[in-house]
Amino acid sequence: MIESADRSIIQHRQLQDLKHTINRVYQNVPFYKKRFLEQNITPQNIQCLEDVQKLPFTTKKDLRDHYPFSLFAVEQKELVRLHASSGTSGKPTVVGYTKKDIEDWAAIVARAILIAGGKPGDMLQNAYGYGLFTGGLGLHYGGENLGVTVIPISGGNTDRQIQIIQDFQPTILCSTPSYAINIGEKMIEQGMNPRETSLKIGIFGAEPWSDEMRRKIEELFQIKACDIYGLSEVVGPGVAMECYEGQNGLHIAEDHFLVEVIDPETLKPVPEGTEGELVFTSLKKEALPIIRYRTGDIASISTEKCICGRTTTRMSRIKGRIDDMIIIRGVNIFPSEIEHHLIKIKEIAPHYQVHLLRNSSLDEIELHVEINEELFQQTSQNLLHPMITTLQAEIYEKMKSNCLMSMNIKIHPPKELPRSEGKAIRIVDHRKKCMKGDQHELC
Ligand code: DLL
Repeated sequence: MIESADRSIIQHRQLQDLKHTINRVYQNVPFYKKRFLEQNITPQNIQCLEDVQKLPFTTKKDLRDHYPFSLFAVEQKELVRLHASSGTSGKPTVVGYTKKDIEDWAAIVARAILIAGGKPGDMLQNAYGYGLFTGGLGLHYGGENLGVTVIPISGGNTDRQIQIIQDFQPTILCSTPSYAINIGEKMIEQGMNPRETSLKIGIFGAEPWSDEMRRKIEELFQIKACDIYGLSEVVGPGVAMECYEGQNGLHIAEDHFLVEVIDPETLKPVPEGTEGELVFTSLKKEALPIIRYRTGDIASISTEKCICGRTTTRMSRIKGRIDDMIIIRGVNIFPSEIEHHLIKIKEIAPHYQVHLLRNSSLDEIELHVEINEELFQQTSQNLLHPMITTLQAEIYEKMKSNCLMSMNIKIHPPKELPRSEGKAIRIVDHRKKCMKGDQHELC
């Protein structure tokens, strides 16, 4: 089994596949040939894995500039599927798969479900969105490949999700972590106990989440929650998966992807254990091989053997995307770091949004949080205001001492912040419009 093989064996195979991939893109994708030649590189220059560092990076902009199909290495008639990422600005990025790519991806995701503790015979409720987003079909084909019974419910329609959990009795729930919380809360609202369902495992990802959020979800449903990572440009979900046994870093599918971590400023590699931007090179993909793709995601890697016995490189949880890093008066922070400290406060529900505002020429942060429903119900009206003032002060201090930032804390009544059915929106940037949000805060 490659996942527990000696690292020299893993690397030997990676080198063979890397050479093959570089040859293919050189011959079949004019963009890569031109880029390589600009740097005086031909496939013969790739003799060891470190030689990958001689190659130029590929970015989202490159994919957009070659919209829709110009980076593909096969003819359209060989494609059996297309996916695309939603373009928040400009054109989306389009990705394609040959029949073999789809088979490989299904095998990668099947293995990911196994890594998370799933097994043939399980029933998997797949609440990732189906469509151009890779989450739905990625988990779907992976589940079928493993031999689990897949419920292709897709994202949204929370009442239906709950009904299906009750009636079909699935053992695995797949969704974004924020949507899992949403489902759990709705169950409580409807008088059910999410801890008493048939669910045993959660495979959650597609957005940054903290260990504290994991604990909340595990407690909410009484399940084991594992982190799944991936991005459409590299393949979709399954690029890395956290194991059931260790829950300490995500095992990278190294037989398919070569990982590097670079300093996003200098673009130089950083040492193992140091945070930086993840860069992936695909090793087996046919339709859209991708060379040194800069993901924009911040994490570190470790090659230490895991307690589960796997020897594959593990990546830490994603701290956030470089684009989502908040920089205020010289201090940098990711929403996941705010989440890490915030979620520990028991009076607060696991929902938050960071609003960025501009007052004169100064940037300000408003942290919008929601009070815990139970506490809200139990507290009499005349005690509510003093309690909220104390809570505000507590959160302010926590953020100031741990995140080194002064934030305006806005506390909302329960269920007021937007709930997600897919990727949660954690940052709302008003700085361009310089407009305050019109939500109703308690304070
Ligand atoms: O989100 C693929 C996916 C589907 C992954 C289902 C996991 C589960 P994209 O829509 O292309 O693909 O978005 C990729 O989402 O670059 C990260 O910024 C973020 N992301 C994905 N997984 C995680 C995770 C899918 N586990 C982008 N933790 C990536 C943090 C994640 N961020």
